[in-house]
Order: sequence, then C-alpha cells, then structure tokens
Amino acid sequence: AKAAVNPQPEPWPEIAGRLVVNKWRRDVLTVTPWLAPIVWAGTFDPDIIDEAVKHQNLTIATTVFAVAKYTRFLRDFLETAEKHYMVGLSVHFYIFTDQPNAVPTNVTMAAGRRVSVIKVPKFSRWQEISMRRMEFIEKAIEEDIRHKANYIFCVDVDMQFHSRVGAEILGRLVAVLNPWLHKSNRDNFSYERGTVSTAHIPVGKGDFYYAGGFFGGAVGEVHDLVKACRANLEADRAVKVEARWQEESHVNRYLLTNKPTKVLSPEYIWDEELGSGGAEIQVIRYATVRKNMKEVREN
Ligand code: UD2
Repeated sequence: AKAAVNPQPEPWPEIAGRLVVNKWRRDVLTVTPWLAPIVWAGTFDPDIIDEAVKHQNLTIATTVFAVAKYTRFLRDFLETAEKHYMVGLSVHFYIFTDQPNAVPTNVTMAAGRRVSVIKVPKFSRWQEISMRRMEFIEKAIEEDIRHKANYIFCVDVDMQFHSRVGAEILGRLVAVLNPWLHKSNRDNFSYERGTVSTAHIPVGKGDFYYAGGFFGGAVGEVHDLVKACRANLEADRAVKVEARWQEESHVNRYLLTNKPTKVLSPEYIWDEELGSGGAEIQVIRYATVRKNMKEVREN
C-alpha cells in the first residue's frame, strides 16, 4: 500500500524560539551546489548572528582604494560604514591612496574602529588602478594585516552602505554575486573567454559571476586569492593580454577552482543603475554611487 501523503505542509521547526528563517526565501537559490550558503535577507537572523560573534573578539580588516578622483567617495563610504558595516565589531580600514591628505580625518568612528592610510602611486589608467589592487593587498596582508586581523574584506570605494552588512558575511572565502548577472544563464556570464589569458573560463564552465568589487574571508584564504590573481595578472601582462574585466575576471577564474565557502546575494553589491531590482531584492545594503564614469576616470 502507498504511504498516505500528508496534504498539510509540515510546520516549520523552531530554533531558540524563532522560526527557521529559510522558510521566507523560496524564490531564490539559498545554497550553492557545493553546499555554501547564499546570503539573502530572510535567510539569517541578525540577532542570533551578532550574539554568536560577540565573544569572539574579531578584528575585520577592510581595504579600499581611493586613487586620483576617487578620494571624493571616501567620506560617504566611511560615514555610511559607521552606520551599517560590522556595527559593534572592530574594523580596521586600510585606505590606499595617492593623496593621503585627501583622506577625511574628522569622521567619527566608534570605539575599536580605525583607519590606516597607505600611499600608492597614481597610475595612469583606471584599469591599472583596478588591477594593481591585488598586489598592494597582498603586500599589506604580509606586512601588517595577518598579524592584526581575523578576516579581511576588499571593497570598491565608489559605494555607500544603506543597510546592515554584518557578521553574516564572515566565512573562510566569501564572494558576492554580481548584480548585473545574477539571473543570467552561465554562458552569458562576462568571463574572460580568450584562451591566452590565465583568467580564461570556457563556455559551459563556471558557477556564478562574482563581483570584483567585494570579496573577502579569513586572512590566509584571501592572501592565497590575491597572490594567485596578482601572479596571473602578471602572466597576462607578459603576453600583453588584459582580461575582459581586469581583476574581476581573475577573481572569477580563481573562485571556479577554489569554491567560496559563502556567497553573498547582490544585496551586498547593488548597482544604482539597476534601480530597485526585481522582487527578490528585498533590501539594498551596499550600492554604487551614481557617477559620471568618463569624468571620474579621467586623470
Ligand atoms: C567593476 C568592479 C571593480 C573592478 C572593475 C574592473 C564591481 C562593483 N566593481 O568596477 O571591482 O573589478 O570593474 O574593471 O564589481 N579606483 C580608483 N581610482 C580610479 C579608478 C578606480 O581609486 O581612478 C578604484 C576604486 O576603489 C574603485 C575601484 O578601483 O571603486 C574600481 O573601479 P570602478 O569602480 O571605476 O570600476 P567599475 O565600477 O567598472
């Protein structure tokens, strides 16, 4: 005889008196095929997460580059970070800039949070600035960050925080779904397709298209990532190729082999040009600032 099928859905279980939160998100993928969580609003409980990390005494290094005209974004970046980014945790911002004097000094930071400024040269092309980030992060990890922080996140500066970006993003190797391509078929991902580049990913391969403007994780894991990307960027330069999306292409290639242990939804790297997004975007946490690309990239 056939087992009776229960027409009633099972009630969702409770943990610590709260409903298991995944019930809220059946509209999006919340776990990768290799069992890494994909973080969307409604898949986690911020209070439980904050409680869980409170006693761990974590320090989170956060790197940001502000070269040439991009120093103009620093104030809003830092001010909004104080409101929404890792609130209650120790954050050490590392600002890489060619103009240390342009770093705002009067942003009020909460206890345990601070800024270090690292001087870098002003490169002539914006692509160069974008790519050379890897080698500067690698060096800063080796010389300083690995002695001081548990986690490191490397983010774009022409952005503002609008809502919580907290300890839910912590993991060994963390990447974010690029908001332009999170609903695309993988053959439309803008991976580097040329076979000469070390960032090459053939059609038919690839999991997600990750953003270059936000990655992170445990310091050792991120060191491996930036080191590998830096070496591959150099190998490409030696044969005079530049991957389609510069270091973003290399990050994508690295993460194909080295699967992230946590993936963040596009809530964590939204682009204002996409408007408010589809119904699956319930909250925008970190988003680009509208800018005149041509004007701001002209040195
Ligand atoms: C995308 C990626 C970016 C990078 C780039 C590669 C996202 C949100 N952004 O950015 O991470 O992979 O494509 O082409 O996925 N910068 C300066 N001064 C300059 C130019 C750039 O400081 O003159 C720094 C700054 O930190 C900026 C970052 O480089 O946030 C990336 O440059 P972008 O924001 O102009 O590039 P975008 O938005 O095309």
